[in-house]
Amino acid sequence: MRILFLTHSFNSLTQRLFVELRKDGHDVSIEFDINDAIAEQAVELFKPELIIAPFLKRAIPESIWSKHRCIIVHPGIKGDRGPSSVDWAILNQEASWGVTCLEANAEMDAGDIWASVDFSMREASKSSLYRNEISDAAVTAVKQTLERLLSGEFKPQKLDYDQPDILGQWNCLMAQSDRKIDWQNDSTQEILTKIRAADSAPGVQDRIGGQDYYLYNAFAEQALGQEQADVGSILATRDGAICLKTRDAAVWVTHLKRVNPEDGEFNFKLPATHFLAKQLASAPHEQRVPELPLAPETMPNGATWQEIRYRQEGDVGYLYFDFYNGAMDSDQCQRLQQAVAHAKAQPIKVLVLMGGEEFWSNGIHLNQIEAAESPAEESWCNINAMNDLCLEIINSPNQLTMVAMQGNAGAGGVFLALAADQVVARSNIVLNPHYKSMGNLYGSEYWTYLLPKRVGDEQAQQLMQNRLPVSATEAEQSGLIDACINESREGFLNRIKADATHLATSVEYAQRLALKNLQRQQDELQKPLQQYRYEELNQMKLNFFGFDPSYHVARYHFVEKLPKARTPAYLASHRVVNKSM
Ligand code: COA
Ligand code: THG
Repeated sequence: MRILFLTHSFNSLTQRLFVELRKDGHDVSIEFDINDAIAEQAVELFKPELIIAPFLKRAIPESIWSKHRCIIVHPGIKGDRGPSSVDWAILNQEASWGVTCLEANAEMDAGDIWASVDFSMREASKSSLYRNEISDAAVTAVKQTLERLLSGEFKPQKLDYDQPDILGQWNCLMAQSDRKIDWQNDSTQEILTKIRAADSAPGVQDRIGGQDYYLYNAFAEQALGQEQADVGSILATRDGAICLKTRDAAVWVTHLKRVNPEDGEFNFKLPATHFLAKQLASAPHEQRVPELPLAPETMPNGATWQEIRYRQEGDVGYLYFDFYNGAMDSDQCQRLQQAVAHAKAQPIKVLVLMGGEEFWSNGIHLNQIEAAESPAEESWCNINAMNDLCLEIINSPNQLTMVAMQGNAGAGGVFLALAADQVVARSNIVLNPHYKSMGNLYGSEYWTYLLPKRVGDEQAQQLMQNRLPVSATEAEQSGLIDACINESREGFLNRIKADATHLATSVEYAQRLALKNLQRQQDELQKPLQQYRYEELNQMKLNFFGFDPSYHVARYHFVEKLPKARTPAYLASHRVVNKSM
């Protein structure tokens, strides 16, 4: 079927539906929702048999929905309507929730229902639910809708609140007043729920150190809550995060964004201490807030936030790194590299790099770079730190290395994974193995060595040029990764542990390790890793320090989330004049 996606952005859900529908043979083109006239033009050009809105904030105009069937993918149960569905579901602590495919008409979310799929809720942020349960349910609901449409026999259900299966209702836009934390009365659990319901956007507004911020990415802390301090005050810092006293314990908040930033202040998320460091440092000595680092191998006493964790079970070491949004700044890369080096020095046979629960990795930290005094210098520093990390993984002569991708990965994050000997992914994730959409960035992370080795020169070029997401299953088929596992989160973790243990104890272990080292030696003789790095970085120097500012402009647009002015041709196939070019 010719399907046009009309969407606010090419976010994770839109990407997931895109790869899934293309896999089923549909011809999918994408148009960003810029204004009605441009949407009308896209419809005119593509002549879709169906329009799907996977993530749309504005109304589809009557000029479109009256002539073409438009299916809204709504993140709510049957009958639920409005712009803050998932926020309300989290705040109201719904035990289960759903995704509904409904037809667009003049009344928002009130059209006929084609399919609805429910799922169990999990204690997680809105965007985590969005990338997992909601995306999975949306794929099922959209596929069901397509089947029902094609069958020609299915009658969609009218929105009739008298029907027993229509349990939702209209929910208005959630306001900051609905989200407000009451530090005196809210428990740690309630505070976590409020922050999760607003993460990744808009965040919960609160006042810290006399300034207004939005709060993101919160975790419970048990050990520090005992201290005598005012609720809401900062007890400690760790790796850029702040720990705030609650009435019954404490919470770590890793990221903040300024509310109504003044001139010269940044309007995007940064580690909390970016905003508060000066203030914290100026406190009198006896009132200094302590920095409490936690080494990856430390087993904490009770709940806390530990960004990098190393755990060992028998012959296998597991390294977890949960970086917010999968973005890795220079310091995080260096800390992770040290953790890899530490793990390699242990008596283990297999090292499994677990990444984060939410993302595997999205490469260099574009927000931190944007906020740096010299973004070009910081880009350089960050990519070198990424490269050092990749090198640490590639050069592991005493272990077999495995990557377990639990979440999406993009750009340098994908190539970081390829540094390992074996790459396994959960089958519902989406990979973006390319850099070009970030202002023609060339990329490094030894991709010119790692990628062609896995998929061949021609496909490596195609992946880089096409700039499209690929599903884990496609990635497995093309050899980009070794395997994907179609399991729940827990099922995936169990399989990884079983596979890693099996690998460490298998009779082939010694032979595989020897073979890997031999291959590495041969590769090194043919062309040293240092040479790949040098060539890649020469291109990156042009991106960072050269005359063409495309990368700096694209990064600015990305971190500031500026409205899109047009849909790039690699997504809007209907806008490509000569498709053979
Ligand atoms: N450096 C820095 N940041 C990076 C990065 C990098 N290398 N790579 C990715 N990121 C960030 C993105 O900027 C994005 O940041 P954000 O958390 O500030 O949005 C984040 O990683 C994840 O990106 P993406 O995967 O595209 O978003 P998502 O699909 O996970 O989230 C929503 C989707 C809908 C949950 C989220 O956009 C949201 O909460 N929106 C508000 C709700 C809304 O508008 N609803 C519409 C009503 S119909
Ligand atoms: N019919 C048509 N177009 C649609 C929908 C539809 N476009 C997408 C939409 N469904 C998705 N659902 C909603 C429901 C309500 C609102 C937005 C999207 C909403 N928006 C507020 C407004 O427009 O004033 C602003 C909310 C905000 O700022 O996020 O109420 O069924 N034709």
